[in-house]
Amino acid sequence: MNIQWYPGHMSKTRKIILENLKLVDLVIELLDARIPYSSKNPDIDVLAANKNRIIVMNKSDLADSNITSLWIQHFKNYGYHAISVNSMDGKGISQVENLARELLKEKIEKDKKRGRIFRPIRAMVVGIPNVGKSTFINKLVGKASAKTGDRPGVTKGKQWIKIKKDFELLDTPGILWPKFEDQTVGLHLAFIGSIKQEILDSHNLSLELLALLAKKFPDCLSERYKITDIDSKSPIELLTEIGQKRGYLIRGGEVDYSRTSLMLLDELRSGALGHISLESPEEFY
Ligand SMILES: Nc1nc2c(ncn2[C@@H]2O[C@H](COP(=O)(O)OP(=O)(O)OP(=O)(O)O)[C@@H](O)[C@H]2O)c(=O)[nH]1
Ligand SMILES: [Mg+2]
Repeated sequence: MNIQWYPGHMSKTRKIILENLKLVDLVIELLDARIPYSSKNPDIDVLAANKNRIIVMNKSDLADSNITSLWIQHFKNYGYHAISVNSMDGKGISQVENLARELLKEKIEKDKKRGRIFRPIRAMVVGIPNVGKSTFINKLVGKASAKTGDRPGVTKGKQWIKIKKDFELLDTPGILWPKFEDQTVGLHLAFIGSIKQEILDSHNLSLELLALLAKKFPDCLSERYKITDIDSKSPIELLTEIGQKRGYLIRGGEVDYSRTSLMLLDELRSGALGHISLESPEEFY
């Protein structure tokens, strides 16, 4: 499958990010803890090269915590600050705020000494579509200030949100980059729901997912769908069996493949299949 998604609103957002970078002290880059490699936008490394940055591994509740720890160590080895977060229950959120204040301490002190008028800390939150930027911000503020949703492309424009008297965050729409050189990246982004569903062929996508799960996470499949002999079955055989087990049938008793495919993708995305980290650092670096 060749997946690419870089609509006009993303290049517009890229410009907005570039323009607003000069206004912020810090960039908070959200990655999806299940796919830290594929969810890391190479454009951000270029745009935010000279800024303080915190990497937030969001949706850590859906990932394998041992693998998330390896990623955090990996980013630390490269000199980044990385924190694992669950924006649903708030785990790790206060650590991000504390670290931001710590990183900017010198600057805040300097401003005070120079007798500058009070200016709040400003941070920009960036990341791929659907990674949880708006949810993360809402958790920091303690109320629903930014619109969220379980599909990519919910936030349409930039929005400043005051989280404390002395701390403001800029929410931005999710962006990808013009070309995925490696098709695994496109696939992984599609699996977790960061590519618009309408441009995807969910049947083929679910077959790709089954091939991957059968190879790397057969236990998740056998536990969830009670399938045996997974390694001897092809992706389409697995999909058929899952559809039959669920009773997702159309007239004539044939499997409803489109419903089964969407259910499988949904179950991966919601965590029903288990804590699945699709990427480990040693595979990529
Ligand atoms: N399980 C889990 N779900 C999360 C977490 N953070 C966000 N979500 C869910 O992920 C979906 C996307 O969240 P948003 O905050 O709208 O994502 P966004 O990055 O702002 O998306 P765009 O504005 O479309 O780029 C929503 O269904 C959230 O409930 C998390 O830490 N864990
Ligand atoms: Mg948003």
